Amino acid sequence: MMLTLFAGSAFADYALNFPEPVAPLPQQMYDLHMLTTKIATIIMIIVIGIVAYAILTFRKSKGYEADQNFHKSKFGVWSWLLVPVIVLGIDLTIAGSATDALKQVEDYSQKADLTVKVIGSQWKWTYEYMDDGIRVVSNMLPKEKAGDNYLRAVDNPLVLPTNRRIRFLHTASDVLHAWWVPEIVYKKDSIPGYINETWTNIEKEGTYRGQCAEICGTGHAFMPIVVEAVSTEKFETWKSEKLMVAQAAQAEASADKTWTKDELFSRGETIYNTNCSGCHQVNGSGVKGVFPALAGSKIATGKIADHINIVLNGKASTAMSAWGAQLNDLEIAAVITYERNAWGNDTGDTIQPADIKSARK
Ligand code: HEC
Ligand SMILES: [Cu+2]
Repeated sequence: MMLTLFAGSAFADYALNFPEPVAPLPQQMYDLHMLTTKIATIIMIIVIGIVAYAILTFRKSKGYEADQNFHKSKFGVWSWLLVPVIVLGIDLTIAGSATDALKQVEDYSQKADLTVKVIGSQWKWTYEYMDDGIRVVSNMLPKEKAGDNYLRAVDNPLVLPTNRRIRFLHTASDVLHAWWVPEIVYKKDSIPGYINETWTNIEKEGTYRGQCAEICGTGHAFMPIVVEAVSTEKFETWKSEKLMVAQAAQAEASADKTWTKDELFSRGETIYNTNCSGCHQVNGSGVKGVFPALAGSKIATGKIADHINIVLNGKASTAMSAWGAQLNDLEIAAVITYERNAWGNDTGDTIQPADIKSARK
């Protein structure tokens, strides 16, 4: 047990304090934390000092006799007033700065330069750039690829521009999650069927890491967050590249091309391992009692229409979500072809994008 604790040193940079924020509002919160910590430390030192002094000075063994008139002295009388006034003063000092920060947290009046919808799901994050129609699915990198950043690294980070007001819309597709990157933004819950809002303005380029901050199931520890903050120019370049790739993929998917089984199978494998293996496992074995095995499954080896239906539309009130809105026709055809031919599911079936297109209607 102790060994595993110490072996974990690669997982986190142990530090005495919170990471220093790179955005104004989180900075203000950080400063508040420092202010309260300082005040608390000073009070602690004063109180411990008085207690220690009292213990050492007013001892019975020294023949000390309690002062019966202390409360009648000038100090004794005024301290009743003085102490509460000082306490109130401290409280108001903290509350004053805290109110300003809270007001900014709830300030939705300013126009954002960029809006990103952040969707939590078991167990990954999806980012939708609302103004550009870009969608990024962010999965944790396996140990082999992540190296020292295991549990803190993802395949596709959220790329954001610096010095722009960014609005985050938080929601979830299954259970509660919370998107938390302390250096750039404060924390609000991601709630299914509900939108929460936060905002930031990142002042420094860099890579910022965070994690899900709301227990969301057995994979809770496996949905890290990586934000890549870049200059506006770099962001625009990234955006246009991303759009080009997305458009090319869309054009490819909607072309009435007939694909070979091998082409679909190998594409399907990647799509499966990115989107489905988190639950159904890489080897298709599922997790007993929670996620059905697809190897030998009735649906994955039975009627094609049923298979297409569950992948396109999901299954209500289960963890199986509707992939129709998230994957294009080619991707769905590929992943179904893969499932019907992998892990000994030797159906020999090939599903074409056109089949998915007609199933959508
Ligand atoms: C969050 C977990 C999760 C993810 C991710 C997921 N599924 Fe599922 N899937 C389920 C659950 C749970 C069921 C069982 C639903 C039910 O109760 O019938 C299921 C059922 C299925 C079935 C029917 C299996 C059977 O025999 O009943 C197929 C096929 C399937 N999923 C394919 C996929 C594909 C393809 C993907 C990726 C694009 C995917 N799933 C991603 C949780 C998941
Ligand atoms: Cu989560």
